[in-house]
Amino acid sequence: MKKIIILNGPNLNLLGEREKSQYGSFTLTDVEKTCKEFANKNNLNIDFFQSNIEGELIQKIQDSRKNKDGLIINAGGYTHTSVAIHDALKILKIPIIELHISNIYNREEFRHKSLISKVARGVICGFGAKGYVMALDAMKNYFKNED
Ligand code: CA2
Repeated sequence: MKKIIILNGPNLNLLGEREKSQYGSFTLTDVEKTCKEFANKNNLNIDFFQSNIEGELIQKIQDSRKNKDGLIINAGGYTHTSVAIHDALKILKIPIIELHISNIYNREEFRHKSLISKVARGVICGFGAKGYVMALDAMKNYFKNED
């Protein structure tokens, strides 16, 4: 069974509480549940993790070198600023999908730049919470074509 880690960066623990017009009314726990349902139906093993701490995200990225087959990351605000997360991802040989709930390209200028896109196989953004399942589906297809 293929193992995928889904990483969520700072402030995503507040989903559903504020800025509902931008990010929707679902909570991160709702998203996790939907991802687990998809994973169960599609024979995938998922590890869902959120942290507001850059170093904790980097540790998970480093650990996934040895024990994961794919990585999906919504790095939140770190997307636009973190050279350290970029560097940690660059070391990985497994496929990486960058994910955003909102369309970062129709928002403020400072969100248009991502330090993650360069090391990602693909990017999904602007499709709300559905983007998480879209990313899992993309990962599933990647594994299928790899066999
Ligand atoms: O659209 C996305 O998924 C983002 O990665 C979300 C980040 C933002 O900095 C990126 O530019 C785009 C922010 C997540 C903040 O989430 C909140 C949720 C509820 C209330 C406040 C913030």
